[in-house]
Amino acid sequence: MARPKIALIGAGQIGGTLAHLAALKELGDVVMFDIAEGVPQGKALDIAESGPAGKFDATLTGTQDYADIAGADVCIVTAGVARKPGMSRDDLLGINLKVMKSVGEGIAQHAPDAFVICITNPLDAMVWALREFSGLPTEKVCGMAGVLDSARFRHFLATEFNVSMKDVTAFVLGGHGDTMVPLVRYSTVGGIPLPDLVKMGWTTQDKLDAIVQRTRDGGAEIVGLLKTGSAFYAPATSAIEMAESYLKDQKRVLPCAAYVDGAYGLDGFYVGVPTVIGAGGVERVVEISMNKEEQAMFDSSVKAVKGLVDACKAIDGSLS
Ligand code: A3D
Repeated sequence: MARPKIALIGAGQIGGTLAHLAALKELGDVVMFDIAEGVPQGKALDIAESGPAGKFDATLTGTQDYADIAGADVCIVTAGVARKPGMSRDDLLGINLKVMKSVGEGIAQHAPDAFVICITNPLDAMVWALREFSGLPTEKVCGMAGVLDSARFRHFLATEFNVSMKDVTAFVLGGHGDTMVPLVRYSTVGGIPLPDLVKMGWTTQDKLDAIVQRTRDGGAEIVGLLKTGSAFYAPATSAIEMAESYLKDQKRVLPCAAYVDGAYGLDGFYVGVPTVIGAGGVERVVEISMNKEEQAMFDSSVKAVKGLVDACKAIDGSLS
């Protein structure tokens, strides 16, 4: 049986890391597309040459021609520009919207059966626009943000509790931005919800609040340190987890920016929610119950995303 084909649209910091991880995990053959001539070719060759020492079999190629992504099973989109210090994710909207148009059209023409994972920021608006421009089924287009935001939350919690990250589960909902909603009630250490751990005296409410805020600011913390770009190792690893769940029909329960129609009182809208990802793409949106405070935070996050979608519509009249 032929290996799956993974197309990476954008061969920058995240694109290069995605290619390396996909190869190391032998998820399939990798095609890297980027408008920067030589960059995808150079990265593909460099990673391919690591194959003997890295002990993997995968073909890696780079291209400036969308025809080379033909028949891709998965497309992961990072094309566009990333944040620099002082910029918000929303500052990227105008530039990256144009990029989503060309990417969406390229995927529609050459890889219409692919499962598409968007990473380009501002995430929730860009995944919506990419779906509109590509015309692909909504369950086959989603955005990576929740896995990353939850991973950051889990990392900070595991460090605070001095336990394995494997035993910490966490939920982060809503848009990928300052309004994201880390759901403390649904986050656990060894199955024990965080509020119970505060009652048990394992941590304090103040420390927990600080962790929640650090999670919200997780992207900006890395931008502030790197100064020349944004995070790429953790974002790439998160998207690979989603791609693997699709390719291997693992049916993992993962938070992602999914098209929500009916659940959460939304009618046809992309926002971060828990989902099941399997061979059918986003096979299910899991609707959890929220208390008043959580619902208010979720609503304000949805409102922020709606504002960005409206801004996209104002810029490009073809989006309705
Ligand atoms: P970067 O290293 O700049 O790579 C972007 C690549 O896109 C560059 O190689 C460009 O040449 C290429 N590119 C630009 N325009 C096009 C085009 N029209 N077609 C094809 N390729 C093009 O950025 P990065 O890899 O660090 O980040 C990529 C995106 O991911 C940015 O928008 C970031 O803001 C975003 N990001 C999202 C998250 C989430 O959690 C959602 C996290 C981190 C970064």
